Amino acid sequence: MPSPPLFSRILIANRGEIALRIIRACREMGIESVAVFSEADRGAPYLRMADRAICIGAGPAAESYLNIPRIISAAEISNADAIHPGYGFLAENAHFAEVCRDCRIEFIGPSPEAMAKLGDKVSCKQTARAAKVPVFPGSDGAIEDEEVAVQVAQKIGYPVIVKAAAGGGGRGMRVAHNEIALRAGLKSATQEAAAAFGNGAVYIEKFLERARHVEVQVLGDKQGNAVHLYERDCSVQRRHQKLIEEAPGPGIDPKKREEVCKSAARLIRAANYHGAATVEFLMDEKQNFYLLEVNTRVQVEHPVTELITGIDIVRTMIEAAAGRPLPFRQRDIVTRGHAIECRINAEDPARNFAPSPGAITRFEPPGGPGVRVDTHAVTGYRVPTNYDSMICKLLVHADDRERAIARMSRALREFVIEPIKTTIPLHRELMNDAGFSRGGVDIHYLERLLKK
Ligand code: MV4
Repeated sequence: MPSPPLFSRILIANRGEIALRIIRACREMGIESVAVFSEADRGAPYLRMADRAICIGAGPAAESYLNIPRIISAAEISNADAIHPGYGFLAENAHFAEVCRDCRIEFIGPSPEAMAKLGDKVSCKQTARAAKVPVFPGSDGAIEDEEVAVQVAQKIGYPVIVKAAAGGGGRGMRVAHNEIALRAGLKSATQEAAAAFGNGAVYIEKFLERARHVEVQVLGDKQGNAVHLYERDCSVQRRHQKLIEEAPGPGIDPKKREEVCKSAARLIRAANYHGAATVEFLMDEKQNFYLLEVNTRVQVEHPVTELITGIDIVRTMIEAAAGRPLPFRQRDIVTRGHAIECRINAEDPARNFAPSPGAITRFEPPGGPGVRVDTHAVTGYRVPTNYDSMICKLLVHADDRERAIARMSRALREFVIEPIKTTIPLHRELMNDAGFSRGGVDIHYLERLLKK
C-alpha cells in the first residue's frame, strides 16, 4: 500500500523554542511552515526561519496564541493543511481540535475524543483501571456525596488528596489529613474547579508523601499501533514547574521500568490514541507506581527522549497525523546512554524566581560533543513579558549519568547570557549537589534545598 502523502504546509500555533523546533522538523521533511506571531513577538529572529509568518493579534495570549478564530483564519489564508499546536496554549484544547476537524485542517495530535477522554482525569482513571494500569486507591469516579467521600477516606486511610477532574499541573488540589480537612477541601476544591475550569467535579485518592515524578513517552498511529520510548524522571521541580528532566530514571529497576513503560503504552492503546503523549506516574520508594495524568501533547522535555532513543518525536507526530504507520516496532526501540535537560528561564533564583525579561546583549551558548541547545534566543533578542519565562533548553547526552552531569556542568560553565537573570547559576549548583548526584531525589527535593 502506498503511504499517504505528507502535508504541503503546516501552520504552527505556538511561539518561541517549540515553534522553532517544529519549523526545523518541517524544513527537514520538505514541508512548508507558516509561523504565527503576536505583536509582542514581532520581529523575533526565529520567525524568519519559517517560510511565512502571520501576525495574529496583540501581545496577551487571549488575543493571539489562544484565539481560535484568528489561528484558523491564518491557516485558511496561508492554505495550511495541518496545524501543529506545540505545548501550552491550545495544545490540549479538545474544542480547538474539533474546530480544526470541522475546517478540514489536520490537527497534529490526537482526535478530540481521545483528548477529551484522557484530559478528564476521572475518565482517564477509569480507562486506566480497565486497562490494568495501576492507579491510586480512591473514589470510583467523581464525588457525588460528601458522606461517601468520608467513607472512602476512612477505608483508604489519611492523608488523602482532593483533585479536580478538569485540573492538572497541580491546580485545584487539596491535601487532607483528617475528616474535617477533607470536608473543607471538598468544598473549596469544588468551588475552585467550577470557577477555573467550568467543571466542579472532584475525586479523592490516597496521598503519597514522598515520591518521584516518572513519566513515559508514548507514540501511537492511526492504524492502532502504540509504542513507548521509555521514561523520564522529572522530580526536580518547584511549584509544579520542572527545572531538570533526565532519562533513564536514575536507579529504576529494569523490571519496574518494563512494567511502567508497558502500562503507559497499554493505556494509550486502550484510548485509541494517535500522536505523541506522555503518561505521568508517581513512584514511591519501593518503585510502586501510580498513574497521575496523561499529557496529550509534545512536551517541553521531549528532546531528553530523542537523545537516548535517536527518534525524532516531532517528525513522528507529523507522520502519524498524515496517516503514516509508526516506522518502528517496540523491539526496534533501544536506548543509549543518559540525557539531562536544564530549563533556562529568564528568572532570578536569588529573588524568588522573579521574572527577568528584557534585552539580551550577550548570548553565547555552549557547544562541543553531546550538547544540544534548543532555543529561539540570540544576542539582541528581547524576552517579552507576556509569556512563560523559559528561553532555552540545554541538553546533554553521555554514556552514563555521571558523565552526563560532568558534561552539563561543563556546558553550564560555558553558557553566557547577559544582562538578564537566568536559572543558569541554580543549575550549576545542582550539578554539584550531592543529593542530585546520588540520583532518585523526590518531588519536594528542590523546594527543601531552596529553603536552606
Ligand atoms: C499527587 C501527589 C501525591 N499523591 N497525587 C501534582 C500535580 C498533578 N499532576 C498531581 N500532583 C500530585 N498528585 C497523589 N495521590 C502529589 C502531587 C504533587 C506532585 C506531582 C508531580 C510533580 C510534582 C508534584 C508536586 C507536588 C505534589
